[in-house]
Amino acid sequence: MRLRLLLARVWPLWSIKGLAYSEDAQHGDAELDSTEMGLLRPRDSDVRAAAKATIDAMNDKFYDSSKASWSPSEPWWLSGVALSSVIEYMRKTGTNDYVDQVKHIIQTQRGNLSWWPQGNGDFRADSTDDTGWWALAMVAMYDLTQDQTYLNISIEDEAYIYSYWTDKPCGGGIYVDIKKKTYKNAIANELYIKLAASLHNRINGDTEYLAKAEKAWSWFKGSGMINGDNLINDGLISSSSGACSNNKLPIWTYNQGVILGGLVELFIATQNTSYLDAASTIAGAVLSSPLLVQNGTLTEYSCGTSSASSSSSSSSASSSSSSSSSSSSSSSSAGPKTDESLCNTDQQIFKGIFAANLAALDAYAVAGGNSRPYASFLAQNAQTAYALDRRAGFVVVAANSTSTSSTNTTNSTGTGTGTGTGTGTGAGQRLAADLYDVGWAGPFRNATLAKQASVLGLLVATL
Ligand SMILES: *[C@@H]1O[C@H](CO)[C@@H](O)[C@H](O)[C@H]1NC(C)=O
Ligand SMILES: *[C@@H]1O[C@H](CO)[C@@H](O)[C@H](O)[C@H]1NC(C)=O
Ligand SMILES: *[C@@H]1O[C@H](CO)[C@@H](O)[C@H](O)[C@H]1NC(C)=O
Ligand SMILES: *[C@@H]1O[C@H](CO)[C@@H](O)[C@H](O)[C@H]1NC(C)=O
Ligand SMILES: *[C@@H]1O[C@H](CO)[C@@H](O)[C@H](O)[C@H]1NC(C)=O
Ligand SMILES: *[C@@H]1O[C@H](CO)[C@@H](O)[C@H](O)[C@H]1NC(C)=O
Ligand SMILES: *[C@@H]1O[C@H](CO)[C@@H](O)[C@H](O)[C@H]1NC(C)=O
Ligand SMILES: CC(=O)N[C@H]1CO[C@H](CO)[C@@H](O)[C@@H]1O
Repeated sequence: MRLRLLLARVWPLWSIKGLAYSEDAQHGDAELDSTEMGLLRPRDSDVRAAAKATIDAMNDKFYDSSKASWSPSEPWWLSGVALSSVIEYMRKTGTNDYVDQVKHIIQTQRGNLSWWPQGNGDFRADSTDDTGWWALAMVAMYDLTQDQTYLNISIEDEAYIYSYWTDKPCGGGIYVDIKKKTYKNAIANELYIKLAASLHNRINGDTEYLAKAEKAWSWFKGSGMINGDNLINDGLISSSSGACSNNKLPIWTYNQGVILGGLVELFIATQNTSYLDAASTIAGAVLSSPLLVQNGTLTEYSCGTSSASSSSSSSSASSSSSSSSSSSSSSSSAGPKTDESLCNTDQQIFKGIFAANLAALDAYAVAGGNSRPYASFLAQNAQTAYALDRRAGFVVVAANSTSTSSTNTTNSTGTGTGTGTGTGTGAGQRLAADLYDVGWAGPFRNATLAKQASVLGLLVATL
């Protein structure tokens, strides 16, 4: 049963269970939908409204405009990932809601980094993966605006990252940590492949970036990082002879994700379906893993099954650096129930990165004659997160306020009462302020930027 109320303009909601809010961007109208379980209707305006509510809450709770980043005390790369999702939201919905904020972030963050001035700005950081996240955000911004300024920044970043490629050890690959040059890992190389192939697809007549992307993928494929289960461990360990092998460090979801996006870009560049086949093999291995997908929900199982210690890589902002070294590799039997509340702030964002890149593959892959083979998985995860992992709430904005400075965030989950009046103009406007925790199957306890941006990645993936 659905109750539909068309209101004259975007109107606040009280996100009590069973009420989902949706907004018709075309007409500026809003509707309130009553559904049995507060479920989203995938691929329509409900998901768009849920994604927007997630961005608004992320801004309200975590954005520091004076520092031009979200949660400035947390790792810098997280804001780069969040930025990509906000840009993708605008591109997919054909809106410009956050473009001023995004430009402010880029303008500030591309400055000479106080903690790594050696890079001379434009996102050239002390680890190649950190540069990679921001460079991909610049590619997304180019796609949104067609402004060459942004592509030029990502071109500079590619050169910077590639300068940390060496043939020895390991027969190739990019170092993740610029200061120590000790660790060739999955994420730095996956980001590089995606970036180089993305540049090729956006630069007329390019041959250089395609050749480099193909070289990097060819190396990656044979490097040993992809294990016998077609899942990717954290990185490589080198012997004194210069030979390298899989270091058996955890199978993080984002390491199964970014490579999918890179292989899709390589397919777009070449129309060679071998890239889609390789991506589909990895994606299939994730979706059929009882550890990474528990009861249908993508799960960062390594957080909960290992004693957090280790600093095998030393990049402070590199997620891999803070990962544990518990060695168990994936097996076919389900382990103990994962406790994702043990995920550190880096690890909390990983699943959203996987989802975003799985969506990129979904747009091109065909499985068993069916297009969009991963859409139902993504939609199911979005439903789960929306229904079980969300703290519904709202922000009260004073009627005469032009900003959210006078906000008062509260929550009304399950009460059905709310606290605002919901009457017409003048009483103040209430905007959705949904927050999310780390485990997509819930429960909600508290939010962080990384948890929030992870779900944002998931919701934008289903748009
Ligand atoms: C960045 O800062 C460093 C150290 O202060 C300085 O040497 C360098 O010239 C600066 N680079 C730019 C592009 O401003
Ligand atoms: C981008 O870089 C090219 C080559 O360096 C330069 O000619 C062009 O002016 C740049 N465009 C912008 C908008 O910065
Ligand atoms: C497609 O790529 C694969 C592996 O990279 C290569 O072996 C094959 O020759 C390519 N096919 C074509 C038609 O170029
Ligand atoms: C599995 O997921 C379904 C919904 O998809 C839920 O109803 C059920 O409670 C879950 N089971 C467990 C054991 O979490
Ligand atoms: C709203 O207007 C009232 C009356 O002019 C004023 O007292 C109040 O400070 C205003 N609030 C904001 C947030 O601007
Ligand atoms: C927020 O709103 C609640 C309910 O109206 C009120 O009791 C509380 O004092 C407000 N908090 C702040 C910080 O304004
Ligand atoms: C958030 O919830 C987790 C899991 O219950 C808990 O360990 C952590 O201390 C909480 N953090 C805050 C800031 O409340
Ligand atoms: C997550 C959260 O903040 N939940 C709170 C929502 O409001 C109820 C009633 O005030 C509290 O009991 C919850 O702790």
